[in-house]
Amino acid sequence: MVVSEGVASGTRCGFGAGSGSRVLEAPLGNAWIGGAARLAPREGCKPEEVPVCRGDCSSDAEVTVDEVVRSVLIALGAAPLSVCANADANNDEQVTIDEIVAGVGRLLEGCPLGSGALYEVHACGEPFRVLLRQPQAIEEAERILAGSEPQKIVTGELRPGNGNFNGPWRWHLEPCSVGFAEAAIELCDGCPSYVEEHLAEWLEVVRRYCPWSAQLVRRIR
Ligand SMILES: [Ca+2]
Ligand SMILES: [Ca+2]
Repeated sequence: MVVSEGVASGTRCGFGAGSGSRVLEAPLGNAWIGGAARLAPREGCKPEEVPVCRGDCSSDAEVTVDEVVRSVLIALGAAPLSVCANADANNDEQVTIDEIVAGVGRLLEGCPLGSGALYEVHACGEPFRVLLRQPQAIEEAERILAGSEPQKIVTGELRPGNGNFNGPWRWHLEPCSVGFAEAAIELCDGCPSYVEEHLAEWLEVVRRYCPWSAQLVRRIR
């Protein structure tokens, strides 16, 4: 179903015809109209913080061998703490053996995410990560990756900081708000690097991200 009323003239919109199409929000001048079409956090999805993953230098919820090596170099005094601040669990500005071991554990077992599933998305050829907590959204993501549904616009509410899963970007999408749409207003379309460069405006004015070129690439966890 497509809901399109209230779209101001001069604002381009893409519209899909398949079932499940949604227009997220309609702008009127500079204001937003939420209303029935808005994909608000659904009942039963509790926002929960993703904890810092020890040894995950890039804050993308994945510890790589390269990152473990960085932790070792810090412990040996061969690299500054800044190359992997997340390796220092007790904030004493040193990386000790037990902290390296914790990072190796995350390398083997993965980072704690709470409920949900982590996916890699590309927009304008630039990767970012979304954490999906809504079971319906996860099912839709799996159908897209399996090829039984076409790629769609990934959309969600912008939040400051990497959320401990979308580093190195300084923003993330609120996991309970993330979903898929076949159409969205142009205002929330853009490249990840454009959001990063104009972060204050995106967080305070636009508040939602809906890259039209989004391609769901893989499930990370
Ligand atoms: Ca990482
Ligand atoms: Ca430490």
